[in-house]
Amino acid sequence: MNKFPKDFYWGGSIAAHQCEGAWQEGGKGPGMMDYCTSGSYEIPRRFTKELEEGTLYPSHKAIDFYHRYKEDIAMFAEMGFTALRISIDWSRIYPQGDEEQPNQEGLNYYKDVIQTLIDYHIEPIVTLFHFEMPIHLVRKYNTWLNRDLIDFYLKYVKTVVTELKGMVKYWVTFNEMNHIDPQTEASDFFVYMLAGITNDELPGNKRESLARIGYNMTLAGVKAVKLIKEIDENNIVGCVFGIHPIYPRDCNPVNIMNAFKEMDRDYYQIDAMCNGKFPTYKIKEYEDFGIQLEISEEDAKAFAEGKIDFIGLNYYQTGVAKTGDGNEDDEKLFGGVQNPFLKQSKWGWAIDPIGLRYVLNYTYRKYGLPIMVTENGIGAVDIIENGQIHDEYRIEYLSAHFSEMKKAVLEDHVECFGYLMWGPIDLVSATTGEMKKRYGFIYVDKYDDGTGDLSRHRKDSFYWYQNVIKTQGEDL
Ligand code: BGP
Repeated sequence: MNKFPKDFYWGGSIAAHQCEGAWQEGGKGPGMMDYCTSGSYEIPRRFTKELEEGTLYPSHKAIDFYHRYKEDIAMFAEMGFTALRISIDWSRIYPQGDEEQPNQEGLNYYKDVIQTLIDYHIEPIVTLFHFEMPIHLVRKYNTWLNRDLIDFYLKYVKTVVTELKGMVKYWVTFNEMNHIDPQTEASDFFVYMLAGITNDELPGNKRESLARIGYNMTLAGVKAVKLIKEIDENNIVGCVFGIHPIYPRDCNPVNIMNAFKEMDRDYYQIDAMCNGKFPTYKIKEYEDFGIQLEISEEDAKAFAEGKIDFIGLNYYQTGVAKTGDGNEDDEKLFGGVQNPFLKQSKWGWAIDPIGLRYVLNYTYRKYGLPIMVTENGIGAVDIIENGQIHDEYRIEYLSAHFSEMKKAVLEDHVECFGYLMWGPIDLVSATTGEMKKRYGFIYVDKYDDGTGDLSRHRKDSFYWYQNVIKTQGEDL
């Protein structure tokens, strides 16, 4: 048998700030990403304190999913999707974050999006935080450095989960907050997307601030698990982690150890959410840096009671660990060096299908929890000619990844219960703010200068994925 199980979920993942637009409609307040400019591979995105005249902020209009979701979901259904991961924009529900009453218009909007999915028999997988926090919580309360944020987050979670009770079963507490760590270079960019301040603005001891942000968010995550299950015991709650396996440069034991250490940093929050306690090794590591994190009895109880049910895995690439020998001019955005055995995307991300099989096995054997691939895909430049897009490079990428995922499921017996391709419709890139970096099966007529008529077009990969789903992954 060469097929994925019948109940394996096939679909895609999108995030509110990258697709919705309508940033000032429906009672929405300004969110962190509404202050993030466009950028490119060469020019980093900027986070401005105020909105600058004449500067493009891609989240403001994005691909206008807010007004076109019915058309877009109909196309996902045409491909045969059985699941779609969306995110709820916190700033649509509590525009400032600290109000008493939620914005009913925002709740109604998501109710309708989800009802549309249900009507097409598409399972909604709902992420509660995908970089969309009200900016007011950053400015007035000092973001996740302040433990009050945990209560604001829980109030928002309670409102949303109660409103959508019976409609949504799969919940995701946070997207990729595991990149926050005092030692990861990725923190530089991710600290803004997760906490709304740049690395330079972190107060006092920067390492301590990062540790505190990571800790408070992890605590908020486990508290949310308990809350979501109290609202409905049928709810299944997970968290999504961005995992970037790190290979050693060679078999020198020193390099093996370096690689292990680097890769391990992506896992401390999964440890905290699966093992029922914030890892002691992390607390001690912080102490080595002079950082004291007190874990109160109440916090310890929250970790014990808030274990997740499944792991969401975002996988794009693997990296090679630095050796620390100073011979590393080829450093990449997320640290590490280029792997000479792998090709890279135009944005320098190593293409490694076997890495997917590896990370599925590694993570499953570490925790024994069901895993869903919640993001994977390739950002590429697509050319549209006479309404057609021949994206054989995307098909090649996905086909190779599906073959390896199939081995993980059928040969290695990893309990992987679904695959959600990142950006099934072209949307704004999170790290660069570009439209040019396209992931979709559906092309959107929108360009980096903000022009485009927003019309949607089926790429060749659209029909290919449709057939993959129809044949349960037999025809790749
Ligand atoms: C992940 C984020 C997504 C998405 C993806 C691809 O880290 O969860 O939001 O954007 O990366 O990255 P990019 O859009 O920069 O190509």
